[in-house]
Amino acid sequence: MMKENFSGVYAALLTPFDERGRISEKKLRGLIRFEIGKGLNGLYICGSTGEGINMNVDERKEVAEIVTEEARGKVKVIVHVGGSTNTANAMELVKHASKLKLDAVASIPPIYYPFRFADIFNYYQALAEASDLPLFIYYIPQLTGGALSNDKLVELGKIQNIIGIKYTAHDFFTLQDLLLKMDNRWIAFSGPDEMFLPALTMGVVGSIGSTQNVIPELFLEIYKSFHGGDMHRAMQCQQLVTRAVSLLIQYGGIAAWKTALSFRGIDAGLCKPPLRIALPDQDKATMKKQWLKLFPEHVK
Ligand code: MN9
Repeated sequence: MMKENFSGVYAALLTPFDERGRISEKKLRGLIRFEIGKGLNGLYICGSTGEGINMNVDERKEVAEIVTEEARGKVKVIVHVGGSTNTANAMELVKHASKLKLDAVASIPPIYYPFRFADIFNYYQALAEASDLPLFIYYIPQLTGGALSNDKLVELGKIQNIIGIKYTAHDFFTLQDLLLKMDNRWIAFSGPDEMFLPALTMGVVGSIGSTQNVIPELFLEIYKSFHGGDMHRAMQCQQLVTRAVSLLIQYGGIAAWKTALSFRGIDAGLCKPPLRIALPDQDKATMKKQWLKLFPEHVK
């Protein structure tokens, strides 16, 4: 499997919905074009940010089909298939991604029930057997109820199709320890946007996250400056990203990221209930003032 081809900056693509909670195809296409136009290396669809866990299987397929039309062959596309309640649903989504000839699939471990490691192993094994696509583990212990230890992750490394991990945690010793234990057989993406630069120093090949939807330029600049040896520039850009994340989490929820995109002239639609569908108008107005101070140049 060609691990090297996956490096770079990916947006965990937002999914625009309308007032009735339906996917807004037009807004989704507009968003994808914006992201590709900014030079991102890839899209990670139906993840946490993309509300994959908040959609049914048919809706998730619809997103994958629209993304295929707009993005396949232009940028890498990784489809997250987890959180879809059972193994059969997740396998169906893997097969669908394979039929669409997308680049890879990813999944959180099974959630809600207290699973034994053997159950988790069988789950990933089933996903691996459902297609020839490379498979990533989406590691986000704060949302999936506890972390798999590095020893367990190394066990999962026995599954052939698994080529890496999207590491959404802040413990860099654990991240590097895992990569070393995997002896370069896995690649890792950094999940926390606010820690992309330090994650690069610990060996990640790129980043996947929500703020990449909004200010892709800064993430690309961090990546380029780091690899070009301009650490000062990389640190400056990371500080701006951190300021953005800090503002976004102050308003909270995926709706805040959609609101920030609206400041750039991109309509990323609403969120889907039970998530809060939008920020109150008052919050939008105050957030806009703060955003414009931070990013006078990233308005359009
Ligand atoms: O993994 C995202 N994490 C979640 C990616 O959605 C939980 C990140 O992009 C965060 O949204 C971001 C802000 O904390 O780092």
